[in-house]
Amino acid sequence: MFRIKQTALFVFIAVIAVLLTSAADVYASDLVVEKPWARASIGVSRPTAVYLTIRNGGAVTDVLTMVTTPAAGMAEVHKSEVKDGLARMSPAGNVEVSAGTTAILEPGGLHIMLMELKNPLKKGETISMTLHFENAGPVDVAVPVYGIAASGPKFSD
Ligand SMILES: [Cu+2]
Repeated sequence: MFRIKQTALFVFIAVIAVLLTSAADVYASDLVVEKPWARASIGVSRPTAVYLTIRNGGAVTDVLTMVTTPAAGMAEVHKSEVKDGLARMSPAGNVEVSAGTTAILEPGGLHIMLMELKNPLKKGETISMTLHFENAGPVDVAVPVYGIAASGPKFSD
């Protein structure tokens, strides 16, 4: 009898411990950064872009607040849109990724603009980049560089 009660108590404590851990943190493991790629650059005088998707499998909204990379003096999330028949882009500010949703950065839409390139980005290289999230903190991503005419990982040239 005593043994059964002890087991029940142990299970109860274990359940409480699991509830406490899942309520506390581990946001980083809830975010998955997928399919990152950069477009090769034309020298260093013109900017280029990085594309990727951010999947939030957690229960809490997270926000991409900043992007840093040793490859560029400045990295900023931009939004492309066509206005009056002209393609233009502007800083998109923070990117909110609600629980259970995926933010897609792709050609023609959101992208991470790399400005003030330190070196030309060449096809076949990999650059490192850090995405800074409000909850998950800094997330390091290795970004492969595809050709100048690439449209994504599936169609890399
Ligand atoms: Cu841009």
